[in-house]
Amino acid sequence: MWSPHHGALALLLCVAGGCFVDYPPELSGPGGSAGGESTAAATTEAESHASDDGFEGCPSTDPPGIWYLDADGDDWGVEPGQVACDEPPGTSPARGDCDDDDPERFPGALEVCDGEDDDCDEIIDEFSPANDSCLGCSLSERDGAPHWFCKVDAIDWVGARAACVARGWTVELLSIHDEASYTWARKQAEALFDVADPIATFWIGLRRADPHWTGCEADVEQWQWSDGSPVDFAAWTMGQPDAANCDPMCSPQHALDDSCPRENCGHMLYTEGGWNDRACYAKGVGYACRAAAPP
Ligand SMILES: [Ca+2]
Ligand SMILES: [Ca+2]
Ligand SMILES: [Ca+2]
Ligand SMILES: [Ca+2]
Repeated sequence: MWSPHHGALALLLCVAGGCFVDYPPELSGPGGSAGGESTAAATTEAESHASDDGFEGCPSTDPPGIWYLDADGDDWGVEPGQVACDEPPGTSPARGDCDDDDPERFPGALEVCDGEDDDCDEIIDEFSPANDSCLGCSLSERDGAPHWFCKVDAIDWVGARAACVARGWTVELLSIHDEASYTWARKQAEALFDVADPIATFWIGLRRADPHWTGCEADVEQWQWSDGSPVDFAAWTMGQPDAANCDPMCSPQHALDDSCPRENCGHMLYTEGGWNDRACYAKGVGYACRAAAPP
């Protein structure tokens, strides 16, 4: 909790160009325990210095600002902030730089295919006007959500999911919840895969719900999406899911064991278009990911 005594923790520093108050990190940022309350308190503290001690270069009518260290000079700084009347050298009023050693990476920068998050949105190599393909993936955006449709030599469902998650904590295998999204996903696949190739299939986020993995029933109610959303729209190919090759003696732990061919994962068949249940260890030639749309 904030108390007036915390003000004693602030350091009054004087350097060329003026004085500023430097607050400990836990008191200066909105993410700290004291939150915005501490910022308000810091401002009050600085104002009192300004009026009592005659802050050099600080008009008494203007409150001091909060400035963030900007080491790479891209006009985006990093926590913690410091309170000063005038902008200290090497600082910025904006915070949120995800790499303060790289002037090419900052919020709003153009994302490019380089294995890094250039625009600081915690997603790596997503679609941008400068980035519509990357390492075998076609990149796109739908309703503000970045999508990846990727063509690979061979990948199982778990590998495909790992490839999605590696791009950011909001990224998952694609889930599809309405006809328009399904049609759109097929069009993206058409542009990437060879229409004539009968094995041109790609993994999506369909999987059987864990508690049901010991059963061999082909019940559509047992399916869910890897992002946790329910299967509230269905585009199963006729006769699917069929739980083919199921051995009731196989345990859930063996879902990825090729000695236990249980069709617990879902993919999209390009030539037929719809969904099919398939053994999770089977090799697909592609996969689709989606990141959550920004709030
Ligand atoms: Ca910076
Ligand atoms: Ca930077
Ligand atoms: Ca990014
Ligand atoms: Ca990048």
